[in-house]
Amino acid sequence: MSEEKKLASNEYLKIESNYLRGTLAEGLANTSTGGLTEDEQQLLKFHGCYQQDDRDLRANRRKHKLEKAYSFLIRIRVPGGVATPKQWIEMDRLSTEFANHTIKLTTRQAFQLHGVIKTQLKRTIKEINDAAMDTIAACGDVNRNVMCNPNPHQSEVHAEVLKMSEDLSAHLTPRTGAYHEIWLDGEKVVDSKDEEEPIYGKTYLPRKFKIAVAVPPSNDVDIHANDLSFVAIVEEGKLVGYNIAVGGGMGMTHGVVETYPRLADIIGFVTPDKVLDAAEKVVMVQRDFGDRTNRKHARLKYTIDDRGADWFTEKLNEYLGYDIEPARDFVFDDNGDRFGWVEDANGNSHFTLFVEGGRVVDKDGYDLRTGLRKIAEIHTGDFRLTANQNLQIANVSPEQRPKVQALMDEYKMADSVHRSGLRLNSIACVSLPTCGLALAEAERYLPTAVSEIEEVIEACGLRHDAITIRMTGCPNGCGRPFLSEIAFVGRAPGKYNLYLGGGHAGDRLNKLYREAITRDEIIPTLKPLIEDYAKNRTEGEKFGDFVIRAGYIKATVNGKDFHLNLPAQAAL
Ligand code: SRM
Ligand code: SF4
Repeated sequence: MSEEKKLASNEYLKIESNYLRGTLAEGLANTSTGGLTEDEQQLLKFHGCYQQDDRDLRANRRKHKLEKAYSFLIRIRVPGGVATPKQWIEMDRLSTEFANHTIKLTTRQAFQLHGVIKTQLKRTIKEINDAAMDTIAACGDVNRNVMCNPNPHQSEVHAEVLKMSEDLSAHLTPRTGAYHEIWLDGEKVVDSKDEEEPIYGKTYLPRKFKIAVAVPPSNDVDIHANDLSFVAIVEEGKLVGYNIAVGGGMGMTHGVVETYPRLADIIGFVTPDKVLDAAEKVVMVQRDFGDRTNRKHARLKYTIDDRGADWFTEKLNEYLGYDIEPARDFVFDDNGDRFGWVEDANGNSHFTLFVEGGRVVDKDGYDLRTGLRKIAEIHTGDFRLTANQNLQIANVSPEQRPKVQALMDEYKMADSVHRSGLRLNSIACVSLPTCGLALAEAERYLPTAVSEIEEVIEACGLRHDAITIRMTGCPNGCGRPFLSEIAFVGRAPGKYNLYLGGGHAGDRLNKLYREAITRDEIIPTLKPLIEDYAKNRTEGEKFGDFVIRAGYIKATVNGKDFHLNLPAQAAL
């Protein structure tokens, strides 16, 4: 990157923050406002929180000249998505006492609490830590929650892979004492010169950094949306190592062609003993070569596109001091979850439950939150958050299974897995009313949109066909929309860009099919394609593949690969 360019303002903030302290403690103590300063908000992210305001209330509060209805989102890291029943009960309690009575299961296997007010923030974070969970590095320019395929039924391999994800998470957690000082009343570091961030350094990373670990044939963690992924290679039932994938990512800005989603490159293979070293060095290469002048061009995907995947691999080898091996073969089948009961070789059972939009709430006669709390109170296994915002009640012993089943029946949870293949494969990001970046509804609207599309699907006899559908309120891509077969990406209130043709295994980006369509235009636009698919698909052909073969989406336009940011296909 050009040295003459001015660094992004966040870079100065990080340098001057004294390892992420800044004036956060003072800002939290200031009771004259429910919010924090802009700089404090930026630093707060490294501690796992975002300042937000209820957007449903904005206009009214403005009219009455009131400060925005500020509250905070707390993101709780759950490496590999595994939580104990005790931790679940604590999340449930904290969500009632301090948040908006819901628990949000995120697309990165973490918990979120929304609506925590400033004066309760410290106490909530302290109590989260008391439950042996934390929020440090859940957000900010550091490595985030490490994702891992949660299925424990291939017991040995999964146990090894999960352990590796937890080790990775611990290895890449910032070392700063600021978190303990600010939230847990830890002892103050007398001289911050004594402090060190051996991996990150004083300015941490140029931008957020994300890691996932996949166990083929499942790509449930969507490796192509991550800066770095490890794909487990299992030969003759044994884990022999991992392929390394780098440079995936989703976020883009409408109309700005320099920003785009990107699939990761698979650059090689390492044995399990080298994983931590490889991850650390990938992070360090990005630390040293990522663009610190422009935050919209600062993710690893742009470092790799600017310099090439071969350059990146060479640099990685140089940092490692040895060459990574050539990548090994693997196949992904899909990026969804497998619902219902699965039994493992040890006789334990695991139930994957569909949680619409990842929102655990008692609503409209479906008391999901209460039901899960009741299960947590008797459960002797664990809970596993999936990367698709669903929940696995895992490691249920044969003796416990009838009791868990009875509670699932009582609270109507077992029915959740009998929804259509479309709904079971849906993801919606949070969007309104809490997300400050939302341009249109997502979590609150996708269930209705799916119900309408389901009518067409049912009439065509496709109820049991798995079709991935994702909706986000803006193009930042929190629901990984660009990797689904059908995607709606918010443009403006009530308007969405429609993307089609993503790979069913999350291995091909979709393409823009129609721009800024209204809710009323969704069915007339999709219906003919779904009917055509039902009549003319070949054996086993997926919807995402069909729309390309049938010519609705072209692989190239005017001889060039179709760009996700160009005007809609139909307009060309
Ligand atoms: Fe995200 C920003 C929610 C997964 C890309 N994301 C946000 C913020 C914090 C908005 C903000 O900055 O003010 C959203 C908070 C909304 C709210 O009220 O909760 C938000 N992101 C989410 C979650 C909760 C969506 C969900 O419904 O589950 C997910 C939390 C994951 C976690 O536990 O850590 C979430 N975000 C993702 C993913 C998917 C993934 O990582 O697998 C992506 C796309 C992958 C990627 O990073 O490329 C994603 N979020 C973004 C971006 C765009 C980043 C970029 O490179 O351009 C932003 C905006 C930004 O960073 O400037 C963003
Ligand atoms: Fe907010 Fe956009 Fe992310 Fe949805 S995709 S949560 S609207 S930032």
